[in-house]
Amino acid sequence: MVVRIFSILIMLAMFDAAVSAAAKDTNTGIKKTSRPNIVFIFSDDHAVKSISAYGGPLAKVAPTPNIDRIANEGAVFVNSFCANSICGPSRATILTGKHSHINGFMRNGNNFDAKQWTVAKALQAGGYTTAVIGKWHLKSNPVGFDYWDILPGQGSYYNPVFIHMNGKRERVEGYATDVTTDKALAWLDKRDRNKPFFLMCQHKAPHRTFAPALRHLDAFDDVEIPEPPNLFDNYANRSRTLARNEMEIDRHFDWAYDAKVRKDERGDIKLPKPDRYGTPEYNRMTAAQKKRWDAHFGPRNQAFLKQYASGKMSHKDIVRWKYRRYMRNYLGTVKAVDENVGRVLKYLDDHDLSKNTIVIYCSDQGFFLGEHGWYDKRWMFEESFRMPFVIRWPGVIQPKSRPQELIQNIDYAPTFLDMAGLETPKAVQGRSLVPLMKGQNINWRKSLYYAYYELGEHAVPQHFGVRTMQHKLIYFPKTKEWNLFDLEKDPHEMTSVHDAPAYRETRAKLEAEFNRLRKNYDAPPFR
Ligand code: SGN
Ligand code: CA
Repeated sequence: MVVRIFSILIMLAMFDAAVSAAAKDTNTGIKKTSRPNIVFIFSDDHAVKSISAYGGPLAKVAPTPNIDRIANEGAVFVNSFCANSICGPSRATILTGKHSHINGFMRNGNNFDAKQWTVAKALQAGGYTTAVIGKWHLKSNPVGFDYWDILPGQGSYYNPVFIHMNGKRERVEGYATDVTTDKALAWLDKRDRNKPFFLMCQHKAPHRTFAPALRHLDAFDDVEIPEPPNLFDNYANRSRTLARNEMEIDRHFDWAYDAKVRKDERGDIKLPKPDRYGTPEYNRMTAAQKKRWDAHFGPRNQAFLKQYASGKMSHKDIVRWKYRRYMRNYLGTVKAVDENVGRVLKYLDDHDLSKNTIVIYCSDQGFFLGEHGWYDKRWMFEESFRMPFVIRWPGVIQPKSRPQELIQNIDYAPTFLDMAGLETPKAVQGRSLVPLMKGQNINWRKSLYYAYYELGEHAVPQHFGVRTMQHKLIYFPKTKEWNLFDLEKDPHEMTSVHDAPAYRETRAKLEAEFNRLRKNYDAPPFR
């Protein structure tokens, strides 16, 4: 008898759950409960090499335990790429699921056409409550979000200004990565609990000028930072445009702005060029913040200046010193990003949200951490072309998965819609990653299209290309040059084999694939 009553109760409970799962939102007529929440934690210029879940030489030196937690409980997409390695265009592609030439945001400084379809609008119309907090960088105001609170333009690391959706600007004392997370968690507290949520929490870090939180200034003082094998690239055997770049640690890394050796610290010592930009982040700090900054950099800068003035540092020694200074600061900013990822995960745990919330960690593109002698991104070379994509989806993604497929940021919008049980419009160019997340054996793309349209910042020319699992073909219209890389034999992309007789067939195949993709994606002619 007791057993029967108990089983009837269970049946009733199941029936109740089924009814509520199927309950329709009165406004949209769309099923509402049981749909997963989506938290998209996004950073700016975060190279996969500096995420320990991706492995590599920095993993031991600078672990990212919280991003790794997402990876361990979910998946690392190991072959994830952007469509155009620059900030605004990557963000526009994520929102639209379309390549830059279709969504119209081809270069930084463009104005995002907010009238067009976006995944945020579709999720909002489909019954989600939506918010974006932090770096936006699309000029026009966010549309499709119930709530937004964004950094103007690039934003600042220290005591950042935020623009609220009511148009008001507010300067918040603190460190941007912490403040952005504070605001994201505050929104979660006050969100509409009748709806699943879509939250974009978007950090400025680790973008230039690589300014760490004060608590992390010393974090990498005692570790040996490994050097990339091509820190001293001579740019031979590839497009001649490489040698014209303006993003070298050697020739372009600014002494005050990037390397943090201020003019007023140098006494009579003259450092070589460049020294153009001053110290805008330092200038924003409060007196107390400056004191902590100076306590760290002051003695280290004096030691360096002394050594420099002694004349005993070779040219390479100086480049190596700048490289290490760069990496300590860059990794310092990553450390705060990782800690703040941990805060979001803890919030989800503490509020019983972890099970039904998908968490994604991602960044708008990669970054050069000394490879080819560079900082910055833009080039279709691996370090800047690769985009981290780490995801946890309890009950759907097998913990510790490492999907190998070639994915791209055009795929995110259809993925979010698929997660939410919503249709993707035909005009979207990407594909849902959900089948890959479920480990289904489906017919997947074998190549990716890349297009970079900027007009010369850091002296990187426009270029276009195709990447398969093993090869990469790049076309530079201005100089009419083609480069071809065999990524298996030459992972650091040091020698183009485009004109090597052994690659004749490969070259022809890649050229055909490049043209097929351009046609398929409706790409405009080169100019
Ligand atoms: C700024 C940086 C550049 C960087 C671009 C694009 N200079 O202009 O070094 O390449 O942003 O970055 S800075 O003096 O402002 O730091 S992006 O992430 O916005 O695309
Ligand atoms: Ca960026």
